[in-house]
Amino acid sequence: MAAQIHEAHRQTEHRIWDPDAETLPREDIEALQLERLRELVTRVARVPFYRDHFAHREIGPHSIRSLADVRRLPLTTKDDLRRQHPFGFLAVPRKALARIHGSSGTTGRPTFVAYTARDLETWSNLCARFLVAGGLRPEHTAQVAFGYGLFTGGFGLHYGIERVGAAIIPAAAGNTRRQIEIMRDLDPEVLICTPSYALTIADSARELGIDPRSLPIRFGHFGGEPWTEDMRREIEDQLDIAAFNNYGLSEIIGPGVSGECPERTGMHIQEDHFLVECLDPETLEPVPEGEPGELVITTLTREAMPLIRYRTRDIARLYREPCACGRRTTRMSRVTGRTDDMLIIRGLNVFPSQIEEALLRVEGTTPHYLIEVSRPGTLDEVHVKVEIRPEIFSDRMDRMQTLCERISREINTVAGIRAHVDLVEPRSIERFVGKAKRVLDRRDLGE
Ligand code: DLL
Repeated sequence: MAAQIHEAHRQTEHRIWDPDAETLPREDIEALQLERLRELVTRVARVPFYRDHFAHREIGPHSIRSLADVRRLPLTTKDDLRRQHPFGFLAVPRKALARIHGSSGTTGRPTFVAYTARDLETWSNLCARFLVAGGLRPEHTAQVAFGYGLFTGGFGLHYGIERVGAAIIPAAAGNTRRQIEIMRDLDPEVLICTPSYALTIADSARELGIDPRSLPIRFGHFGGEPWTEDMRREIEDQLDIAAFNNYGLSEIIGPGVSGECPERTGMHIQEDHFLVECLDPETLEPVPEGEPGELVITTLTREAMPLIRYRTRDIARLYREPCACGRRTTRMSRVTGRTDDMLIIRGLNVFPSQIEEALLRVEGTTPHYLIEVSRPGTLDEVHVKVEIRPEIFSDRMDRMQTLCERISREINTVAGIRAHVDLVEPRSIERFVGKAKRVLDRRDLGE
């Protein structure tokens, strides 16, 4: 069913917001990137962090003869940003700022991100590009259920929708029952939020005795957190919509770094504004095309806070072959994990997304789960709590036991670890209005 909805959507909704920029031939994209990279090297020399680095190594625009020369430039990390808190990375006078956002701050002290009026203009256009790629039209109404505030999700998408000319319902995250009432009153065709919140909305509708498939939403743009292909199917089935993925991070701009077209074979990176490398996180050498690596992003046009080779910690793959939609930009796969949410279980690297993938392969499970890691003695133990569908939940111990074993086997196949699986009652795991928290690491690793 979900596949049919998507196919119908794909056939009717193929449009490009900025064809000149989005369908540039490969050579032209790269020529533009090179020109912008050279100009950037001149611009960031105003930032002490880069100026000092360049001075030591005699780096200047002359050092950049090809795009590969980006590797002569320094990497920038979140810690570098923290050390220069709040505005050591500004490349324009403070009075030139038009807006300040903040990173979500889930891992340590939050950092601020600054925008000039032109940065905001660029940002709206970049969001408009992926929104239109996924089917947004001026005649639509979109409900934005992202947080509005320092988080970039709400305002970023808001102005992107406005740029396209569609109507916006700035519902913001939370108050889920109200979200459903608003949908029923105002008939928005489009939902914008995190993928986990889309499922929370579906759940809440069922609790109210409303079939989530009867809600007016026809398609949604989801991002801000990792999700799997199986989770996409869940969202599409539960809400009877087509679901599109979009990616971004506040340090770089917010949402708008990349997003899916109707082909859904990866997210198109907006390469006229971002130069993306995919590196082995250990050796920092580029990985072969199509292999997973850490995305490292250079902002080619940001004015207020341009960053060179920012280590995103996000693991994904890059593909450069042309897409059937006509865009020639590099595409990125889903983010399969972060180098810093990677769990090391008895020496094995495990990403929460692998556990999700395993769970959703077993019929009767839901995408609501919690991974608990502990170390009672010297060895790590993993418990995965997973909600099962009400119709599957049963008093028959033997049935439940068989299901646990199947899930455990599946986790072993996908992630290579042995996990204890606890089936829990429907709705006993916390629901999220923003980014979901799926891991509870109780180990004291002494780091
Ligand atoms: O989450 C920006 C955003 C808002 C993107 C709304 C898309 C939609 P931060 O709070 O700085 O910014 O978090 C950025 O979230 O490094 C990824 O780890 C993760 N992330 C964002 N989008 C995706 C996605 C926003 N589509 C961090 N898939 C990033 C997987 C994602 N992870």
